[in-house]
Amino acid sequence: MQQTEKPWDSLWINGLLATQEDGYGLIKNGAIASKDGKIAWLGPMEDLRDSPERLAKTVYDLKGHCLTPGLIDCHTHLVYAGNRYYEFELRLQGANYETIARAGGGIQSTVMATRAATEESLLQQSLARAKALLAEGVTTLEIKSGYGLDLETELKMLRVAKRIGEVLPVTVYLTFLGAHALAPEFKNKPDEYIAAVCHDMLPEIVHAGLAQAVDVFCETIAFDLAQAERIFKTAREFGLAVKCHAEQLSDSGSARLAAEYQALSVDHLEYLSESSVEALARSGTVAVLLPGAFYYLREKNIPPVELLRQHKVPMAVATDCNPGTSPVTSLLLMLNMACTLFRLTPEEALAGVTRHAAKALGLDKTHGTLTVGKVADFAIWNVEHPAELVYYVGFNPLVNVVKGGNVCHSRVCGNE
Ligand code: DI6
Ligand code: FE
Repeated sequence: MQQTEKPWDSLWINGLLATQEDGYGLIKNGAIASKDGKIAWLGPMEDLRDSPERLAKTVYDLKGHCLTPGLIDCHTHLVYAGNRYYEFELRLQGANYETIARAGGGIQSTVMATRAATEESLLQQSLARAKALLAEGVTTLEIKSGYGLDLETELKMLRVAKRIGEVLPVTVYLTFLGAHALAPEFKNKPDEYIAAVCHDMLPEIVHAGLAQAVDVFCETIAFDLAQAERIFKTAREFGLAVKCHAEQLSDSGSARLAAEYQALSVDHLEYLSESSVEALARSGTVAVLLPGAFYYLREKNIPPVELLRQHKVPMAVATDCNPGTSPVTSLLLMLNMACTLFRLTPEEALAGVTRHAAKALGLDKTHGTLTVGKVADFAIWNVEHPAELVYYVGFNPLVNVVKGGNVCHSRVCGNE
């Protein structure tokens, strides 16, 4: 007897689906199907038109667990060598981030370590951090360069970032952040460095296919508005998306400028003004909030969350994983901090690591919600409600991850 072809590859049944399409988008006692790595169907169990075994080659019982889109960490600097524990100690003794940066510590010391590291060592050090993020349900990860500040090392960092996406079940989004800090070779010549970033580095990086976006650190201790604008112009000429580290330590107007260049996101924003919030609303730019850096620097100003809310600017939440101001590899902790420190609601925080994080990477057509046709990237949690993901500190309820329709690691944390 001829076996009729089953319509779906895999089907997950008996779960609480948090589609994230509109708020949590809960579907109680739901099921979700994948075909060729994409979401083929989802809905309440009673709407399944046949028995699960007849509909899919493989059927997984969620046993009431909660299934969300795979989490997206849309702002990290996780490829770097060495670490900066000594700087943490200095800061506790009273030194601030600017003083350390001006004294040649800070970013510059990570630049030296990253230049000196072999590509293999850089990969191993960075993989450990990526694995920590994945263990909490991350399936898409943005990684910035910016600790090379010369072509060779920037390329090395971006190759390592790309490699992470090849050896782990994660989609890696590559961002070139050559304008992170002034390269030591260009001391007192920031304009010449920016020219090198635009004319020598960026074309090579584009040629190597190693960047989807370009970012710039616009700040009194980094680059000014005119320099940022040269970077944005060049990025647009090369057809790359624009991002900006904006208003982290002061209000420079960089978020407004980035909005004029249709930036995908502006990130940090502790000193964002109301007129800049309006500009973001007009350009559809995502505001990425980074509570890890805020906490670590013991910053006092919180981003203008109420204004962002009023103007309907989408808010994302990310780790900013970096060795200086946010040595953080827990996106779940950032969910909690976004609520306790910045007063987001749990629903907003969760949108910030799913739907809005996808938009911050220009991936909102394919990622970030449970929607038919989008990539079948899921995280499965032993929680009764998605707000529980935001509520815990230091407890990981992840049961399993599905990447492109494939189950990645069963009972990764023993939470089944
Ligand atoms: N803002 C940050 O918080 C990180 N980079 C940036 O532009 C800090 C990077 C570092 O201190 O290593
Ligand atoms: Fe950053």
